[in-house]
Amino acid sequence: MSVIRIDTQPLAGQKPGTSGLRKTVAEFSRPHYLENFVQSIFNALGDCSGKSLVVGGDGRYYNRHAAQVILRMAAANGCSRVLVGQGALLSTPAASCIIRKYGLDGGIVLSASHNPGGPEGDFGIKFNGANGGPAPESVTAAIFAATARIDHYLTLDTADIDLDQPGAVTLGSTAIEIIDPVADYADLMASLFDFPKIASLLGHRRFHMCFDAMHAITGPYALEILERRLGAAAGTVINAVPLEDFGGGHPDPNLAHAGELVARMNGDEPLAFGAASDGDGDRNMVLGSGVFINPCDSLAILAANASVIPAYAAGLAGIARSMPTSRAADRVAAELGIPLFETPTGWKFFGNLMDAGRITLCGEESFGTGSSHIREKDGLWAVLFWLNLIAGLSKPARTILREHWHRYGRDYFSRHDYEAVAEDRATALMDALRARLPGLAGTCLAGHTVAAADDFSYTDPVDGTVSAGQGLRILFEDGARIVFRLSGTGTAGATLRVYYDSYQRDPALLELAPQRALATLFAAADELAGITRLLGRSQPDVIT
Ligand code: VG1
Ligand code: CO
Repeated sequence: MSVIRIDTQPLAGQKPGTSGLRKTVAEFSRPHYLENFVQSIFNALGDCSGKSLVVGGDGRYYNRHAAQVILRMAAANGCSRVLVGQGALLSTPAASCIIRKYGLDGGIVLSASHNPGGPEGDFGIKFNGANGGPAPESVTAAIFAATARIDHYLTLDTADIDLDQPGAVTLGSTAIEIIDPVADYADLMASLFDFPKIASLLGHRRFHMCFDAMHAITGPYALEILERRLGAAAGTVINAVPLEDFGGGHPDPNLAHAGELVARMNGDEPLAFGAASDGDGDRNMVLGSGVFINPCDSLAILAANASVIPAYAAGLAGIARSMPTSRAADRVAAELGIPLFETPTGWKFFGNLMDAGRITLCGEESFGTGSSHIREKDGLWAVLFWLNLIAGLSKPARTILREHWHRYGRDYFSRHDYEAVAEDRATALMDALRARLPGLAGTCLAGHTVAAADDFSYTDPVDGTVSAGQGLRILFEDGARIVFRLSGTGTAGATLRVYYDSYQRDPALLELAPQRALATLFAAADELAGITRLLGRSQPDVIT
């Protein structure tokens, strides 16, 4: 078995986005495309000899092939040890857990997260560092720079190894360990939450719940944790088998895509609690009976009640949320007397704050919630947190939600996505709006007067890195807010995301439908940015 050197040349379009490099399978299948990017990761890391990595992914089409390619290249580049999930499977949070638990130098996670899979779908690669978290912008920039310089990559002239048998094999001089993808993560969850208490809740004859794994990676994790370790009834986890095309579905846990779960929640025998996760297991949607719990509210509620959970009983250091996420968590942080950090969209911005001990909990409106137990957002963790709260407070999820609104007021929130828009049109809309920001204060739009408007820029309080151009914010005098930004995870055209939130304290107005409560802001956004006029779209494609 020998190392071989393959000549190549830079390929366009290898700039990582919000969460790694995400492209269509067709793009990844182009000659050298995958190899160029993987070698660029190794080149950006510098000397790889003696380094240890974890490799695994969400099981989508191309996952197995990519894992084999990466293992050969890791060996050829001198890595000494590579842990790989059996079947090349690993959820994103499990990969983060394993990097931290075994003190590895990093990991390569194969996933396009909530994007559809299959030969016609998307694929992706993320690199995580030694803290278990997504590479910060300095590292993704170095990887991108390496893709522009590459002239060869290294691999081995060997056949694929059997990734379905747990155990150890040697590839060149690299030790490959094929590990149970679930066990370490399940053990970590058991160390954070009161499993006996959750088990007694799940064993209660009147508590029925459903977890929809959407044929993505969390199936095996949810089966082990919810059904095997916590004793939930068989069948609690639905769509539990990871499929290469997610059963033709869209592994995005929201009301639009988790249709089977929503139907069960509202069926003849309504359930007390429902949850779903995304392609790679880092997102969560939680539902109480008759209520959808917005992720912004979920973060605030977890923070407000964290003392119920064993791992967080000693208190929280601080909370962080992405800028477009509603300010519900800010109200809890203020009451707890702890700092609140507002970061750009994307989990990579939370890592420094957690490493420095400045925050314990963090979240994003895009169904992402997490804590410093790992360095990724964590879908099942959020579900277990909710179950532990329901058990610990002896209250149903919907009561916890309503009591929270009555205590803190409600931050109505909605995100409107305009997908697959022509890139030039989306850019023109954003450019025109950006140019108008300095003169907007004092303008009245659909009854809301603009107090301030800016293009969000973040200075990392730990290392001083500045990330500019992170979304256009319009703040109104009445406390409402609209944010415009372009997605960094799509693979077809551009996606415009428009985020709306407004604050309500009046107890009589806490239970409106969000689309109704925010309706005048939708009109304000259209008047301001000309969404209908410039994009030719009168309705968003997805509303969450
Ligand atoms: C989206 C979300 C963002 C999230 C990112 C990755 O990014 O808005 O909050 O961190 O996806 O999530 P964008 O740039 O498309 O808005 V995951 O679960 O897809 O890795
Ligand atoms: Co994800």
